[in-house]
Amino acid sequence: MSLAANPGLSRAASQVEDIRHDWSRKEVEALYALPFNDLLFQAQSIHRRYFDPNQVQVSTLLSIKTGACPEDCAYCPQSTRYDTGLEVEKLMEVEKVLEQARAAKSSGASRFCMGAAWRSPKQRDMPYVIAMVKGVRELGLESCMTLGMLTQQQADELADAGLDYYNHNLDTSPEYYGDVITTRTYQDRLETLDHVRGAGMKVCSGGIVGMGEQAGDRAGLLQQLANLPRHPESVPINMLVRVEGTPLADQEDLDPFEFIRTIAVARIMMPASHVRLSAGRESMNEQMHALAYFAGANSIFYGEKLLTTPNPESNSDMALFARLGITPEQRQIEQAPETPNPRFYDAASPVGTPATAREGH
Ligand code: SAM
Ligand code: DTB
Ligand code: SF4
Repeated sequence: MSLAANPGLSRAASQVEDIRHDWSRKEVEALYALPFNDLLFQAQSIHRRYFDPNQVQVSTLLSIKTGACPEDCAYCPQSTRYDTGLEVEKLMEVEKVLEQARAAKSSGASRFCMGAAWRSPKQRDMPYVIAMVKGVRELGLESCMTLGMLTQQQADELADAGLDYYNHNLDTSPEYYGDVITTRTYQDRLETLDHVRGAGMKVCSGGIVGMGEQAGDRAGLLQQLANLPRHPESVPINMLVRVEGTPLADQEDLDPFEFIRTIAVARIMMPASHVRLSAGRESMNEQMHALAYFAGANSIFYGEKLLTTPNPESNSDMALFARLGITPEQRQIEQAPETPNPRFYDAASPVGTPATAREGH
């Protein structure tokens, strides 16, 4: 319910109502079925209650171990099962990773994400990834890793080293999942997310659209994410990057408005989470980016490469930010998960006016 519709409702009460973990598939599908303008208005209104609508968080991504992955994810250029011509690289040296982290910091990133093409980390790899986490934190950057499945013990070790976020995606709905990946189950993924939470780290989890799934599968993915015991703090929405040699190389284009709807529905269902406009930006024009930010996306991967595929040039992202009056989010305020951002905005107020200022705090 919006504050405008019920001015007597306190902000705190309305925010508690917004954060739900009991979404039915029908409810999610009903959001998707709204007229486009109604959906975007609802998403933008809720966005302003939790975030500065003119700030976007910027993360940099580095592949610390590339290719030769034993898993069979049908979208992935790094699976050893598909001939994608990718050059395999073993785990990078810690100092080389930190060099890249320094460069990311000086180019304005607030978070440094490291990805490895593993099913799960081997025990012998742990000392190296732990040294990377410690080094990145010493630079004053937030750290994020995506290394595949984790045991509780591995999650605890990473948390003890100071890892802020762990990325592990559900990828799609439980129903479509088996058409895309056969080497690990949906339940395996949920267990890893549980271990990450159990270790006290922040969760980054989202999925991919444009893999030939039905509309109901996109709703199913968001339903799974929002019905987790706690919402992921970060929700990457990836548009499939079609890579020659993978089984999904010839997948048809997804209607761009379906992609924008997915961002908007994610924003409404997980109001206090950062929704990341993730893979696939290279094929999106400026208008599409602007629409995604309007629908509630407030995080991007920044830099010319994702893990193995191209991403827009940093300059073009910054030029678009300037044209849209967007600034990069400078620092993450330490706050309990699902606590609304104290700099709090709503649709009824002038753009860019913090509620705290309006209320005289
Ligand atoms: N190997 C680890 C794992 O799968 O958990 C971590 C790295 S993996 C590349 C991280 C995520 O990137 C995947 O879960 C998937 O959502 C996304 N991804 C990989 N290839 C992609 C592609 N071609 N298009 C869009 N997203 C992709
Ligand atoms: C996520 O959801 N998207 C990022 C990140 N998590 C690690 C990865 C996208 C990878 C796109 C394909 C590639 O560059 O290899
Ligand atoms: Fe391996 Fe991750 Fe790619 Fe799947 S998505 S093949 S687990 S690197």
